Amino acid sequence: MSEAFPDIQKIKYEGPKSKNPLGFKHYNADEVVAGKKMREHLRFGVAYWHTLRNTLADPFGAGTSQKPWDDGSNSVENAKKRTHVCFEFMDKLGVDYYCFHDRDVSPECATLAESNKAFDAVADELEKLQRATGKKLLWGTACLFAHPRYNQGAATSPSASVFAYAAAQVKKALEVTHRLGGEGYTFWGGREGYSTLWNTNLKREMDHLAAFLHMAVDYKKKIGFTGPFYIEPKPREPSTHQYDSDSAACLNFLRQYDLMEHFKLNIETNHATLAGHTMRHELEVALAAGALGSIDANTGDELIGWDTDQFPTDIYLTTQIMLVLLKMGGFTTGGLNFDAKVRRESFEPVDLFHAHIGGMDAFARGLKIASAIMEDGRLDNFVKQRYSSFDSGIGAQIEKGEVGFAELEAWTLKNGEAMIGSGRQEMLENLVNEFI
Ligand code: XUL
Ligand code: CO
Repeated sequence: MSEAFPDIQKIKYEGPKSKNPLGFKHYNADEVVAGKKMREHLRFGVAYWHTLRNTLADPFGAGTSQKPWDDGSNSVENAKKRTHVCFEFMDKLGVDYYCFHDRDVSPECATLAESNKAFDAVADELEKLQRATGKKLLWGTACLFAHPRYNQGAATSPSASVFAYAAAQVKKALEVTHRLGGEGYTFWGGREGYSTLWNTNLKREMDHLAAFLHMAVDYKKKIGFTGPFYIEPKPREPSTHQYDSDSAACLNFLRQYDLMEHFKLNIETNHATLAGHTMRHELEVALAAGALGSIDANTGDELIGWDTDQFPTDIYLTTQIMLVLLKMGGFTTGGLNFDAKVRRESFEPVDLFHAHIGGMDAFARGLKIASAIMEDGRLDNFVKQRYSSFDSGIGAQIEKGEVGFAELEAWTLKNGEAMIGSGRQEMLENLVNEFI
């Protein structure tokens, strides 16, 4: 097969002084930062649905994206051709992972049996390419939101036959993910929510979603898939309200339905901001519950209120993400999947490279800055010091559960007015800026 990007060579690290738009200024895959190679910290992934499939259509106009290798058909041949484009792209970019939905890599056909057959044929090709290149599947997932049958949800559809279809689809997607050595499997509940409560039995829908996920856990055990399941929170879009609205709601759902040990969270920046949170908030909430699994790396637009899925270029954002990841001790099965698309105006194939290079460089800088902040230690020491009244005396007794209200009343009557130091927010913001 001829190359899809014949004019583009492998992207190399050229250092911060380079003026070459097709060179890395900061991402140097094998450079060691904080005890590990950059590629091991960052574990970048290419999102098949955006990079290979997104036409860049929006609600006001047709797609603009130029994909000269794609004949636009729904054929298995075309689907197979795309797999080669994906692997050429990953190779030239130096990215080790990719992620897909079943229907991104292979077509939805007239029957489930035909769709499964097409999926197997494309998976054969993916397996060959993975073997030949050493590239890996970060996670797989099933698209349970695009086909019209899912217009009122999949696992939360009021129709039992839709629930059954979705289950069959996830069964197959799990089998293929397992076969391709996928390191995890993601559930994003695109339409698992409601458009109006006037027609919705919320309790029943949530019970159904939990039953569906329990079935997935049973099946995962049955086929011997050991990777984690991820839930990807998002508050709305396309539904008015999605049940997995943010980290806290997902964690509560998982605990309520006894699913906590089988799931981690896949946190996406644009979803966090749609939920009215910062990305860092969502990551910290997941981490505090021991449930931070993976990241969909992108960003939204401050002025547009929807999921614009832009490539992340903000060094403040990537620094904060990398601080949380370093605190966690790094990814195990997860990674930084670029769930991001180029702008509709950036329609040439080379724009896909510019976009990924920018995201990778932004995260490389975030990693170096976060590592320097941690090595410096002042920020960490300040936070430790801020809580030091709990390290000994009455604070240590509180943390150990040795005292109750009566003891604390007696202690306060004896010790008088409480003491608290300044939070020093501005000083700490200045400190962080020393490194950026
Ligand atoms: C949609 C979204 C999805 C998931 C996978 O907003 O983020 O692409 O990442 O289904
Ligand atoms: Co996503």
